[in-house]
Amino acid sequence: MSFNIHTVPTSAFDGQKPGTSGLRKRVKVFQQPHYTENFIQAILDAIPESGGAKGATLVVGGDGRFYSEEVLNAIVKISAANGVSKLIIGHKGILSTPAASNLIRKRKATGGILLTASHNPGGPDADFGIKYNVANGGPAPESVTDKIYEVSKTITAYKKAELPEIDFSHIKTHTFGHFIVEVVDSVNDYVMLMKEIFDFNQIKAFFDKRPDFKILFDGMNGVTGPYGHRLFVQELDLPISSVMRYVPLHDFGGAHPDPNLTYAHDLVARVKSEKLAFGAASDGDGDRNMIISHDAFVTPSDSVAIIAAHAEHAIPYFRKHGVKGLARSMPTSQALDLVAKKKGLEYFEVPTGWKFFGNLMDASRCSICGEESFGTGSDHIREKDGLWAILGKFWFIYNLILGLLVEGLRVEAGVLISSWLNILAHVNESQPGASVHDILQAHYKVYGRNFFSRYDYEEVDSDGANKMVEHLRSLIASSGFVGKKYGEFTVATADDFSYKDPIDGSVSTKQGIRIIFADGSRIVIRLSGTGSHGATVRLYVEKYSSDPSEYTADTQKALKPLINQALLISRLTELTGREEPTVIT
Ligand code: G16
Repeated sequence: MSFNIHTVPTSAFDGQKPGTSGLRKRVKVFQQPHYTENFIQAILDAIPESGGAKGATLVVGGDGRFYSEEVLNAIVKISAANGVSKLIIGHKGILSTPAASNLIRKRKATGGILLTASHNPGGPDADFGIKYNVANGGPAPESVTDKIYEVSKTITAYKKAELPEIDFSHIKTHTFGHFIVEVVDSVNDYVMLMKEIFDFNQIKAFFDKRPDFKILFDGMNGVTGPYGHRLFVQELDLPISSVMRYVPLHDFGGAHPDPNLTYAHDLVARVKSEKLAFGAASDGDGDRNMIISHDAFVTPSDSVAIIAAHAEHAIPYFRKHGVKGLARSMPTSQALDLVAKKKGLEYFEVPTGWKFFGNLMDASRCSICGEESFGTGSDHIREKDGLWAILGKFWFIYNLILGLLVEGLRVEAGVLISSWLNILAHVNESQPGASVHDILQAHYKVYGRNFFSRYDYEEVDSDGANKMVEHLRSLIASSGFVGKKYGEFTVATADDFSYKDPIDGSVSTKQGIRIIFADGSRIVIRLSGTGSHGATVRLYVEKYSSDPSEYTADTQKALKPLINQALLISRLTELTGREEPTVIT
C-alpha cells in the first residue's frame, strides 16, 4: 500500500531547545497545534547519519504517560513521509529508557525517539517529553541536540503521510508499501539482556533457600512495573507482594515517579515497618534507581562507588569483560574517584547528563558510571539502567555479605569468593548478620566516607535563579575569592565547570559553579536542565572524612556547617526568595 504525503505549513515555536535529556514541557505545550509535529520533524532533519531520515530504522517507545498515543501516531505519519524505512515500537508504546537503548543496539537501528519526561509527573496538567537517542543507544550528543534546536527555530513546514491510526495494543507488523511499523514485545529483549548479565538460577536458588529474605520493588506506576513484575515475580518466582505499583498509569496515579526518600515514601514506609532487607524503586521511565533497607539508605554516589569496587569479582558480566574505566557527573561525590585510584583505573568527571558517558564507553574507556541523581549504569547499554542497578546491587550485596562473614567485616576488593553457589550455600548455612548498613560501613573503612547531599529548590522564579548564578559567576571571578575563609572552610579553587570530551574534542561550558575548599569539601550550584516550569536550583554539598569515628554520623548533621556556608555564599534565599528546599536527597 502506498500513501499520500502532505506538506503542512507551520511556523517555529520558541524554546524547543532540548535540555539535559530531551525536550520536557507541560502536556498543554505539546498539545498546541503543530508543536509536537515541528519537533519530530526537527529530530528527523537532525539525524546525523548520511541520508538522514531516509532509509532509517528507528526504535520508538516511552513510559506510557498521558499524550503518548497521540504522539506515537504523529511519529508514524511524519516518519513515513520523511522516508524512514522502519519503526520498531514497543507494545502499547511502552519501552523503558534502558530497554529502548538495548533495542537500538540489538536491532542496529539508526536511533530512537523516546517519549518520556522521566521522573517528572504525568497527566493532562503535568509533563511530557521527547528525546532522541543515536545509533549507540545513548542520548543524542550536543552536536545533534543543537541541530534539532536550530531546525526548530527556522522550520516552515513538516511532512505528514496519510495513514490510518495504528492500534499499538497488538504485537504485529504493519506494512505500508516500503514503510514498516513493527510493534514488538516491550519486555522480552531487555529480560534476555539481564539474563546474560546476571545468573538468574543462582539468584533463584538463593531465594528458594531463604524464604525469609523479603524484597520489595516499587515501580512507582511508571514503565518499570511490567519489567519488575516479569523479573521478580515471573522469572525469580517471588510472591506478588514483592512488587508494588507495578502497573504503568498515564498519570503515575498522581504520584511523582522520582525514586528518592521524599517521593518514594510509600516504599520507604513499608520497608521500615516490615523490616525488609532490601527495597528498591525506579522512576517513570526506568533509568533511575534507589536502594534502601530498613536500616540504611545508599546514596547514589556511594552506590556507584561500591558497585565499581566489587564489580569484577561480584558481577559475571564484569568478570568476563573487565572494568576499563569509571566516570561520574561533576556534582556526584568523589567516592568513585577513590575507588578508581585504588584500583589504578582511569576515571572521568563529566557534566550532568548521561549523554556525556556515551563517547567514553564507545571508546572502551569507561565501563561503569553513575550520577548523584539516582542514575547508575554500565557499558551493557548507553543509558542508565534502574533494574540493572537493582539486580546488580542485590547480586553483589550478597556476595559482599559473604565477604563480610568470611573476612570479619574487613572487606577489600579482591577478597570476595567468586563462586556464587558456594557463597549462597554459606549464607544459607550461617544466617548472615550483615546488612546494607554494614556494607556501607565496610566500604568507608577502606575508602573513607564522602558525605553528600543535594538540596533542590523547585519551580523557583527564573529571574531570581539567574541572578543567583550571575552573582556566583562574578564572585568566583573576583580577586581574593580564592583563599577567602567561610567559617571553617577556606576556598582553594572555584570555576564554572567546563568539559572537553577526550574522544571527539567537543567542549561544554557553564556546567555548574564549583567551589572547592582546602579540606577537599565542595559545594556545587547549577540550574536543572530537566524542569518544565520556572527554574530548579540544585545545591550539592560534599565533605570527605577519613575519621572512622565519623562514619556512622548523620549526613545532614555532618554537612550542616557546609550547607550554611553554601547558602551564605550563594545568597540563595535573598535572590530566590526560597527559605527551604523542596526536596533533600
Ligand atoms: C536526566 C539525565 C541525567 C541527569 C538528570 C538530572 O535524568 O539523563 O544525566 O543527571 O536528568 O539533570 P538535571 O540536574 O539537569 O535536572 P532523567 O532520569 O531525568 O532522564
